[in-house]
Amino acid sequence: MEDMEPLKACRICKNTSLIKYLDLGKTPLANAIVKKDDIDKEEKTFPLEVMYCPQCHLSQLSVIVNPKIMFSNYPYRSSISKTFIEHCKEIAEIFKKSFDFKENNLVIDIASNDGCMLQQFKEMNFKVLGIDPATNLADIANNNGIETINKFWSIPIAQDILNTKGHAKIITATNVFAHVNDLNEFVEGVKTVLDKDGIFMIEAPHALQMIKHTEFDTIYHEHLSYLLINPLKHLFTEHEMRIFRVDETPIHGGTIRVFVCHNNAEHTKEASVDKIIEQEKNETLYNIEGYNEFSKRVEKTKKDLLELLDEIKKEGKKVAAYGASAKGNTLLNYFNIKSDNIEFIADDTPEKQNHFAPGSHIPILESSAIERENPDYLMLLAWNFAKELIRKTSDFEEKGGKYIVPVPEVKVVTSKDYE
Ligand code: JHZ
Repeated sequence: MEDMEPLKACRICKNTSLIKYLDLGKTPLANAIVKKDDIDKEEKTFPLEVMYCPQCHLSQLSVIVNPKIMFSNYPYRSSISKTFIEHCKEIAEIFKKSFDFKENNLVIDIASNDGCMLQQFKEMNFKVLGIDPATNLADIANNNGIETINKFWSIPIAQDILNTKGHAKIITATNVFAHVNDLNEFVEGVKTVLDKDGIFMIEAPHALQMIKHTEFDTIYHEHLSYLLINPLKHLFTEHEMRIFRVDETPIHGGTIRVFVCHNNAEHTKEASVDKIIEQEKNETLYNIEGYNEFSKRVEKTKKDLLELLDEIKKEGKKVAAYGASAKGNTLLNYFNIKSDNIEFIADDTPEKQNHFAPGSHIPILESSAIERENPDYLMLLAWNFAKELIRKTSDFEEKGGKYIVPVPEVKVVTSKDYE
């Protein structure tokens, strides 16, 4: 693939009549952190437009950026957030307690990042294996004793694992399914190596929450699809697999945890599957109207935030941000916010520190900069971890600092709002 190719038809149902409902302009890739030496070089930008499929209701980007460009070296580290580590522990506990899995059963985590999820399974004595295309992350995981194959998930990889380690009882894929162009290959790979009564579990941001709470910043080039249960049901049916349970969890602004098995596996279908499909229907997500309303709300967020930043600037006050998240870069670039409005972004990820945010070129600094630079406001670009970030910056608040959250609507908040 060249750097980018256009989407020709719906990724799931192959419908070619897709309807565009949001255009966030041409932006650089959300995790393409800029090094100091490259600051004067022109950044590559790609169109960021979302299309709706009226047939299966999948939202998807109009272009596919070459995954090798986005994922071969990846600055996002899952285990930076304590909230996410706790979340992974909860998942491992579900598998241990709700299903009849034994110690030593093989667990595969696809897009295993720095091994954050598998660490939890390992502590419960499961056999674990990670797969991740990012060399920097696979190295971290391997060095920490989590065996990780440094490749993209594919049918040949699944076949290799089957030959060398046998079937997997559990396959997890958190925050990767929305990133995959060829979902048929991905699912066939899973089917190849999943035990006959094994469970494949996906977690991905739920498009229902994204639309309902105006989480437009979930949209960036890595996220090719914005998932609902209805299109997923369609996809798995094609592969003789079925969804038997769906949980909703608040992580990342509202995520669906989807449990999938082979058609003839013993897992009984739970009421949650049809309940969530019903909710999706009731939120008018099976009709373009709901999406057009969402796009209008995005414009309101833009207007409100730019007005607020303007007012703060007129008062001579300083704003910094916390969380150089991918979503934050969508917001900064679409709203055209630069360092004259936000002086720096604090982030605890070593891979991001002392570099610059893509597009906006706002400096990314370690979080001790908050105390040193003493801003009046901190905009939480990782608003999905607001509670954790506010807890970490209690000194800033004690000195009179205030927080801005941009989603679901622009608001100035304090720790009291998150008690
Ligand atoms: P965060 C990620 O997107 C990556 P991002 C990925 N593309 C995906 O699919 C979604 O999640 C769902 C920093 N931070 O998690 C770390 C601190 O510094 O909202 C991150 O840079 N200290 C796979 O990037 C950023 O904030 C902290 O204490 O939009 C958070 O990024 C915490 C809690 C976070 O996701």
